[in-house]
Amino acid sequence: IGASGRLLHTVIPGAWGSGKHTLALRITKHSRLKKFSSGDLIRENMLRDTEIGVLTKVFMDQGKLIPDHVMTRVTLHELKNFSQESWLLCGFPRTLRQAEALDRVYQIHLVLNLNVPSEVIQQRLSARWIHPGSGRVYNLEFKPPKVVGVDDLTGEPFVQQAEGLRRPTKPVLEYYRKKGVLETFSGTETNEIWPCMHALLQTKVPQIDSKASVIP
Ligand code: G5P
Repeated sequence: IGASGRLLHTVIPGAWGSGKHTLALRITKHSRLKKFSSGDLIRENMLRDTEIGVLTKVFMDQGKLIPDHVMTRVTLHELKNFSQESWLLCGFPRTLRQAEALDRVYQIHLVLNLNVPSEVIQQRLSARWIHPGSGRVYNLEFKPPKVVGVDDLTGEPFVQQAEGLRRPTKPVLEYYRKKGVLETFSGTETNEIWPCMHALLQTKVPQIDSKASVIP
């Protein structure tokens, strides 16, 4: 329930590597929003070898975005079980078609847009490698694999994906700007963005601890 007593539907579209998952975790630590991640939904399906998992693996392996109709189906199906909760959707929508499909079912009250410069994202992710088959992520500095260059569980090689594919399209941001729900946070560090985001959320969502500091 939002600060005004109604359900609150929030999204973080977020470019690849912009810090959306890191911020989403902080948000849910401080507020009563149920978090969903479109990437996690796909990874869970891949791990369970579902029809969706098999279908999306092809796209993940090629470093491509999942087709709109598939991503929308998976996401809306998951949200259906939480119609009486306030939620935070991380990584969705990334295209105008996804935004429109979401809008047909739910009113979106708040869109948290992360404006992180491309060069910062590229630098941040240069040490990051992904096992395309499972979506497992390694970081050569913080979370290295046991054997350089291959996935711990399967021994398969990693890929590094192109950042350009991963930005939410401008039409998505424009769509939400016109609806008056877009809030943009600019910065080069998650710790720089978080205090502003936290301050805004305090006006929209009841906090778990109203004295919660802006320290993550
Ligand atoms: P996901 O799971 O949504 P991506 O690929 O969009 O994943 P990613 O790379 O996980 O996004 P993020 O969530 O934006 O990035 O950022 P993060 O994980 O919090 O931080 C990135 C890295 O930077 C981490 O190592 C973190 O520790 C570090 N970091 C964070 N903040 C800072 C900082 O301030 N300083 C520094 N130095 N480092 C920092 O999607 C996975 C895939 O599923 C498909 C796509 O194929 C996607 O690639 N998919 C969709 N396809 C179509 N439509 C959709 N809506 C889709 N959603 C998912």
